Amino acid sequence: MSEFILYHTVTSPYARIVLAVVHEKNLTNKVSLVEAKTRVEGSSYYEINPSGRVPYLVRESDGMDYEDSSLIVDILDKESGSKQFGYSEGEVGITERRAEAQARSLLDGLAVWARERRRPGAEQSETIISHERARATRMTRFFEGEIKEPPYNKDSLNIVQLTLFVALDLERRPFGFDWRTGCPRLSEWKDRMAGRPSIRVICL
Ligand SMILES: N[C@@H](CCC(=O)N[C@@H](CS)C(=O)NCC(=O)O)C(=O)O
Repeated sequence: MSEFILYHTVTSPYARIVLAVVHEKNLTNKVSLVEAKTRVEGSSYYEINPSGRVPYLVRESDGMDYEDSSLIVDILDKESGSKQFGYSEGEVGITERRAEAQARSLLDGLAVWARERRRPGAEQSETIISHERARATRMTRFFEGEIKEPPYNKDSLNIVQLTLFVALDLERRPFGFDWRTGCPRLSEWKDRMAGRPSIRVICL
């Protein structure tokens, strides 16, 4: 029997971070994957998780539940007994946390942009969209300059890499996030990351 249920959608970038961690840590026997119906009026998922968001992890033994990708990654990391996705000690750890916050900042902005584009045409705000497009352009240029730094290039997969990858991979969604022009190093990095086994799984 599995020990956890992971409610997710295959399109949520936040859920994809957790799905990659489940595979990377060989936790597929311990974690049952259940697809949730989000953003649907009256979804039965709202009775399971009142926020209606994914990812959402429930421990089967006592029903304890966890929302938010960072927290869930932490729980799974502890569960498997090796802290692969934790931060290093001291200054190196601060550098890693800084990079994760920056990648998450890009991702959060893209999520707003994508969500806006899913609204009926007349309800979409061009002001919000152009604000988020400009933020994304500034940030991808920023990552183009940073991508040779250690947190992005460790051999052991880490949370910085996963967060930045799922953000950049939103290029495959149809809301217009075309970031590759002017970012050759970032393009090469993203394509290289896409070949890692735990990332290939979330790109199917
Ligand atoms: N900070 C959260 C963000 C989770 C989130 O926003 N998930 C979106 C999917 S990308 C969601 O579930 N949206 C459903 C809704 O807004 O009702 C995390 O890191 O897990």
